[in-house]
Amino acid sequence: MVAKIIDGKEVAAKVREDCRQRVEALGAFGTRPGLAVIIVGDNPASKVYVANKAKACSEVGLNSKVHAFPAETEEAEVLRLIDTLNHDPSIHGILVQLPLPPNYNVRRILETISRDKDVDGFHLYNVGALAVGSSIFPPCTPYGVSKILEHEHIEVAGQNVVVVGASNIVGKPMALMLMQKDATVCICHAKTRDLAQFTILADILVVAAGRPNLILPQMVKTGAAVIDVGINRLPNGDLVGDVDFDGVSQKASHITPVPGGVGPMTVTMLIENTVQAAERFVGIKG
Ligand code: BQF
Repeated sequence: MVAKIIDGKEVAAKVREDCRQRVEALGAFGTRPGLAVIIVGDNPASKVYVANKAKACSEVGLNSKVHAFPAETEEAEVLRLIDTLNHDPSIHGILVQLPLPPNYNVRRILETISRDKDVDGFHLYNVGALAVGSSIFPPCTPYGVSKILEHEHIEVAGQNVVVVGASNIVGKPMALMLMQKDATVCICHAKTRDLAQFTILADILVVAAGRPNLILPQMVKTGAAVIDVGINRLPNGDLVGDVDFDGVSQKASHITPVPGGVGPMTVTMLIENTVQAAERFVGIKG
């Protein structure tokens, strides 16, 4: 079997076009969605991600403002800015780029963001809402994976889904979201013994482990849909996922490439969440 390679940029373009129309409709209310992005320090990957987000905002017609702080900045200063942004009616979404400097209390920062502006969906209130199945701002990466499955008409209900990686940002919320759609979900992680005995059962395999070539063809069921969330920079500079792409694409029904698979969807769902926040602000949608 030769897999269909899912073009994440194409799916992202469709979602962005929908967002663009909703931004236009918001114009009638005198509102333009606004996103504030806070970045502390000079992690090169984080800078690229923040630039990607700002570019996507301007393409879809959102206002974005990047607040960049040096690594030495006191946490209290960032908390004060979040408080100001919480009260700013031109800002509908607030995002703090992770990782933060090691001395920061990440939970305290995330809990300070107004739950109505928490477009990353990391506030405990939004984590809880997702867990009970009434998600308000779904976390962007799992939300993007869900959109990809929907766009490709990949059935979720009743399917075996194996999620490799149990992070708070990807693996755990991904599992909750797919459980909500009636999949049978299994989460594997770094301490899982004999990973292959689980992955081989997957009709849908979502991999977010951060290890190149973790998933080899013999670990994948013929005809499975394989979603690669990993982003790894090899010593030679190449960007690769967690899946042996060439091998697994001979066995899967669908596969996402890296780059150009899940990544563009992550950024796009941030835009979607910000548009949603602005719609709630003017009172057009629950
Ligand atoms: C692509 C992220 C790990 C840790 C923190 C497009 C992005 C990446 C790849 C991007 C990511 C990953 C983001 C591609 C945002 C996704 O073409 O393949 C876009 O900008 N991302 C982030 O903000 O924080 C991270 C990964």
